[in-house]
Amino acid sequence: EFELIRSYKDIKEEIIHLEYQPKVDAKTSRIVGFEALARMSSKKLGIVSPTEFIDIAEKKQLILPLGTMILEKACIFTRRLVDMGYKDLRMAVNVSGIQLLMDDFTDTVADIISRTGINTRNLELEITETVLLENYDMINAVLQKLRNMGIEISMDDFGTGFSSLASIGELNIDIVKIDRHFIQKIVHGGERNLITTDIISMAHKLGLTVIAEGVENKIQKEYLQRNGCDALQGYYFSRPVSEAKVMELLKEGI
Ligand code: G
Ligand code: G
Ligand code: NA
Ligand code: MN
Repeated sequence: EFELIRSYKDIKEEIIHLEYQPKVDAKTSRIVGFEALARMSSKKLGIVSPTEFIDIAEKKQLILPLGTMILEKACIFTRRLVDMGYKDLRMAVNVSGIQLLMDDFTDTVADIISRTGINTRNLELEITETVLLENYDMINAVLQKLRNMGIEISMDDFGTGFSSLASIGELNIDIVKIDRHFIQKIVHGGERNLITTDIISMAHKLGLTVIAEGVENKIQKEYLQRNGCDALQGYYFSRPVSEAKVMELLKEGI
């Protein structure tokens, strides 16, 4: 599998592209932004899942050029959408801990933003809890630098890692993304929904925005709406889609 991505040349040969999954306002179901998701299609292996190739890229230090390329592609596309009139649209890009720990990460981000001509408020960065397991203080400091630039930070897959509800207050983040495993447990009325309700109310007390990921049906959607979740993402609204399809979705207004 380590033969998958041999060099930066493979990355440059455009075997990696981005798809975009809408995030909608929980109250209105209108699109407020997208999450950029990397996709790899290899001639030899067909479609390779991002979990697999991101992991390999991290081990081979290719995540730096790859991460920069992904961020740049997402910002270029965002600029196109802003130019079409979607000025407040927010593009969320996943970043790896290895990227965050590079001395020049904030400069790289600032450079891409200025070259693509988007506003910092058009960009959101998604990090995972595992990123914070090591180098907690350093990463938390980088997150604050990014926030000072006007970029919002979201904690992805919340609830699966080490962060407790009590400790998110110390983190320099703006948004909590409730992991889809909790959303899957939302079934008619049951008590099993309680964790999600607790996450939402605690996050709100801390002044954080809450988004649910992996929303797949109407029961989940309505439950999350009733319980004050701010934004929703999942197959119920749309799968991750191509740039062309993004434009269609925006025109339809979902
Ligand atoms: O899109 P999918 O569910 O297959 O993504 C699987 C995992 O890969 C998710 O955890 C997602 O966050 C991660 N991922 C997708 N695109 C990127 C990316 O551009 N950078 C990083 N670091 N992770 C990504
Ligand atoms: O780890 P991360 O949260 O970044 O993973 C995002 C992944 O979740 C993407 O690969 C995307 O394809 C997947 N995904 C998005 N919406 C849904 C959904 O409604 N259900 C499930 N099972 N997966 C989803
Ligand atoms: Na993510
Ligand atoms: Mn997630």
